[in-house]
Amino acid sequence: MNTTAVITVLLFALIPHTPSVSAEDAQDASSECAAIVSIGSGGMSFEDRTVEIEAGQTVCWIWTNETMAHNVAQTSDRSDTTRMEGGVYSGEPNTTVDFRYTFTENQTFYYICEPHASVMKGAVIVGLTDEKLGDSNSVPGLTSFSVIISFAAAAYTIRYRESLKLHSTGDESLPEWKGSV
Ligand SMILES: [Cu+2]
Repeated sequence: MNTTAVITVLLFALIPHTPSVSAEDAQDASSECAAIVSIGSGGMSFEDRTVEIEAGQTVCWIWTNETMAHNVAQTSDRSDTTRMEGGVYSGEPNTTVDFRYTFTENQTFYYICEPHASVMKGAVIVGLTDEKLGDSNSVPGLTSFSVIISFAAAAYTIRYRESLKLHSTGDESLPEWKGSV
């Protein structure tokens, strides 16, 4: 942060804020919500369809006086268009909604707007899931490859030490190289 930015932030903090309900709500949302999902300008989509957060963070679905009523309903899969029984649910569709949910575990969370399930879908990626990494096989593959290399290196070292023992004169307490220097 440069000096100008720091001063700007300090000035902003020092300026007394006029209390009004909407301003308080907005401020509350900006501090509590790691991501805010609203309705797209066409009124039939979620603005920011895929959001990425970390575990422990909150996603807020907020819209006000929309033309049509919408809601948020968890689905079991990306292609699913029906609400998951017992899943995360904002309630009946409404033209004004403020629904907040805190995700505690790494996961990819899929949801729909029930009345418009065929077109209104979204996802929340919590933490480093396969979805975020893209090819889920590449990383575990690399990991096991490096494990194999480590084992091979360890096995080679053990064999090398064994061969030193075999070539020693019998007194294993004395390293072989001592005699030749
Ligand atoms: Cu909708």
